[in-house]
Amino acid sequence: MDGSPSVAPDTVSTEATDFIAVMGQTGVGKSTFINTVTESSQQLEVGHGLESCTQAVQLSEPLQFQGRNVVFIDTPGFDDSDADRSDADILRMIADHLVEAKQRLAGVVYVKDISQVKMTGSACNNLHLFKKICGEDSLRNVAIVTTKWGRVPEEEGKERQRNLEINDKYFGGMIKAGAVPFCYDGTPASAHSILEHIFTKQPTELNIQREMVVEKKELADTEAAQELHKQLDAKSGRIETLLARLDREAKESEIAYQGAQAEIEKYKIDLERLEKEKQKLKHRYKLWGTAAQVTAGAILMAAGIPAATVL
Ligand SMILES: Nc1nc2c(ncn2[C@@H]2O[C@H](COP(=O)(O)OP(=O)(O)O)[C@@H](O)[C@H]2O)c(=O)[nH]1
Ligand SMILES: [Mg+2]
Repeated sequence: MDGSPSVAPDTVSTEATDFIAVMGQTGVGKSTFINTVTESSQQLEVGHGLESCTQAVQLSEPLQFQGRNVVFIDTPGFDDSDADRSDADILRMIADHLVEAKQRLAGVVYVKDISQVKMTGSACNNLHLFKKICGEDSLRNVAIVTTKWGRVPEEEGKERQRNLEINDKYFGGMIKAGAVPFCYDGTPASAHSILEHIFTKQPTELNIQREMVVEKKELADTEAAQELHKQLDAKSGRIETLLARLDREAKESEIAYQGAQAEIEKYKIDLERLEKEKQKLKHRYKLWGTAAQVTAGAILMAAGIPAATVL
């Protein structure tokens, strides 16, 4: 771990690969961005509804850029659109891929949809989680990319962008630590200018990679998992408060009782789901030698991807 590029003997190649991870909420345009920049015939699937269609971590076709072999890591967004795939599952998938690849990353693209009027609770949670996955030191390798400018009046978009950039809670703190914001107009040229910026930086290891590879922490003990646990606790707390209120109202009147039953049942199911998710997150398993490791390794090998910089 001296930070100097090295290549594992079984992956020696004259053509090293630079990885760029692309993260952000579901539907913000991560897969679209990758498809535009790679201009590949093998396009990643793009979502058409509210459901996330990037269910797993996917690797793009390699892109030849400034003499480099660039591969994008497309990640599923953290949010509640998929009842079968919890945020805990998604965090584990992302961690597995980042850790098993044992690769420093050339950079990370954090995608934000500028047409979203507000930073919703879900958007804030996603950003907090991203910051923990990434860590302070890797922020200088982060490009914050806002998409969907065509869907918002220009002045309004600019005002939103300004608010995001000056507010430390949103992008302000990240920018102070070296992240650079880009207003992406959807063209390959615009995407290429983002890549040009990323390649001015030395490759980096993300916080979660350092924690799991160097410090040998299990996922449950990483800052990202702890942040997710905190978010799940907060969600449970809010539901418990609502349930207590509905319960009180139901006890006070028969009409309220009838109306509240369906809602109470729904909240109870939500609470159970959150509890399961917390248990999943806490579940300890040795990453090394697991099916997840084999899968991540196999994907890299199948894609013919040699190591550029090994952690
Ligand atoms: N207008 C507009 N639509 C976009 C842009 N980027 C993505 N989309 C649309 O947003 C939806 C979700 O995109 P997708 O790439 O699947 O998002 P992901 O979940 O972050 O990978 C799709 O319908 C895209 O066509 C953009 O820059 N402008
Ligand atoms: Mg996608």
